[in-house]
Amino acid sequence: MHPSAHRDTFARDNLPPKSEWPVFEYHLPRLLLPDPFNCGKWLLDDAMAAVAPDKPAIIHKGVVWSYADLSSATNRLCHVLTQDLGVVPGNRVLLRGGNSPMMFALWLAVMKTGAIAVSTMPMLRSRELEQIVDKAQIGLAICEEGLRDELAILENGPVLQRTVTYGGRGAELESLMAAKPADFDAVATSQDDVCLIAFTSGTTGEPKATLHFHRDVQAMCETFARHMVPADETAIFTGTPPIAFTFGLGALLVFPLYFRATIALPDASTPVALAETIQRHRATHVFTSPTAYKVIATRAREFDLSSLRVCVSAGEALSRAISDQWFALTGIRLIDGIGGTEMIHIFISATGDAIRPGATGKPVPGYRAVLFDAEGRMLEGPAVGRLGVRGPTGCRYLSDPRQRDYVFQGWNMTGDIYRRDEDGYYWYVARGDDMIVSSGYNIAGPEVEAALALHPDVEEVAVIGWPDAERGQIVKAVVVARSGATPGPDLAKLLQEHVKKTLAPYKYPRAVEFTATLPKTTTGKLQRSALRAPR
Ligand code: 3UK
Repeated sequence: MHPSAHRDTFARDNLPPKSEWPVFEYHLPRLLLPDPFNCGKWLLDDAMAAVAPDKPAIIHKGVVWSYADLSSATNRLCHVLTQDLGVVPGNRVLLRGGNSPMMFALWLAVMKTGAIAVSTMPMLRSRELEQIVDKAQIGLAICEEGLRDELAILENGPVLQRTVTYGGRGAELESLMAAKPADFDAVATSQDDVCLIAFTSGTTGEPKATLHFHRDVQAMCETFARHMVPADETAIFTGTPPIAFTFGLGALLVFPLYFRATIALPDASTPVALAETIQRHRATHVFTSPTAYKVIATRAREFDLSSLRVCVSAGEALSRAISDQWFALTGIRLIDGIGGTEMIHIFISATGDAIRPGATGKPVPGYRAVLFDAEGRMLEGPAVGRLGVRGPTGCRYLSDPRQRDYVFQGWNMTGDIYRRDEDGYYWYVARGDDMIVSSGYNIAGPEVEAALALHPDVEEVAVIGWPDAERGQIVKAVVVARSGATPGPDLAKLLQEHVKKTLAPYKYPRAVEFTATLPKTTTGKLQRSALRAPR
């Protein structure tokens, strides 16, 4: 590792021991960086030098920030952080707020000052925020005024020393910024200095904190963005994921700056607000979840989507049905990509003519993927197994014994089961925990879900294994019926018959239950674990 510029060495001191790291590979020439390297300077100052200062950088709620506006706001914030709030390189700064120009400037300012950004999901409650503050030892929080309440209670605790708000009547942060100079020389951090801590959207147990370096932010640009996302400075990026989810950080902040493009942010994180933004700002590049594409597709006639050029889906498996439906409507093939918080962004994907609808794709340039069987033997050729990946980014948990579970023989084990075909394409099967074993058969919950989702009476569905004395487990479907359909034994029977006709009959759900809503994680993923029988 290169020498650090951090004066507060907490993050570096709590990296896992080197012996527990996955293998890192930097084969692509662009991944070899000179030190010092500061990703905030690389993204923002380099973009400023390349574009016209009045070029729109971020559009949000009718307000346009030019690149010059974004740069001067960021630099003023750097002075506020270092002078007024005493931030030194290596300090953690909690950021709490929705995607907005101010939130993006704050993230960039934390980068430029050599501090460490801990972005958090707006919907988190004090209990979850407390875990984050304790785990990452965070002394300073910067918070959108309307979201202050859930943080307030922590301010009397031993760790969090100060909270500053923005975007409200108090305009606390804005008034601190007003008198500050509009330029700031970025701190000369090392490429190996931690610049962000991303908490996993884990469905169970204590959240895991993943550490990422300045070079990792550059790596997601030079791998996935460069090779899979055709874009240039005329692009207008939009999407729903918050920057606390690294999918959103890349999609809506880091990649647009990398391409010197423009960001148009929806007013809210919903599919309809997204569709409105696409129409209003003639967005060209959109990043969201499979579910959001599905929702927009069913209401596509209401919106003008003709400006779209590139659409990326990630976070959950994209079914062939949604991919085909989107293609029929827009003429655009969705770019699917599997990413993870531990890997910072997407590592298997496909673009353009290389897309095979239904498959996730192949390893993104810079990454390699392998499959292991249950005994830990590496599989060759076409096979189904546990996915392992390595490349320029990888898992480093902040002091966490689970580091040893995530890394196997130097490979990052994402927890997913994948099938590799004869051409080397990777097809998603299930998360390891979502495999159902019934009478000795292995059944992938998501495959049964995809089949049920094709039925016109099904709005949403989760498929889980349910304990059964005779079969070990049975396949159980928890269904949200489409409005107009009548949930009950008759519909259950219909759905069972439908699956038997669509898939091998042994996969049909022996139990069908109806519900009004399904549990979701903070990143919008179906939370199957919450539906399973308590053990
Ligand atoms: C699942 C997918 C099938 C898979 C993420 C893009 O989702 C992201 O990170 P998380 O840590 O979750 C990782 C897990 O989510 N998954 C994600 N994408 C896909 N499954 N097809 C996909 N396309 O189980 C994976 O292990 O929340 C996604 C970029 C950055 C991210 N952090």
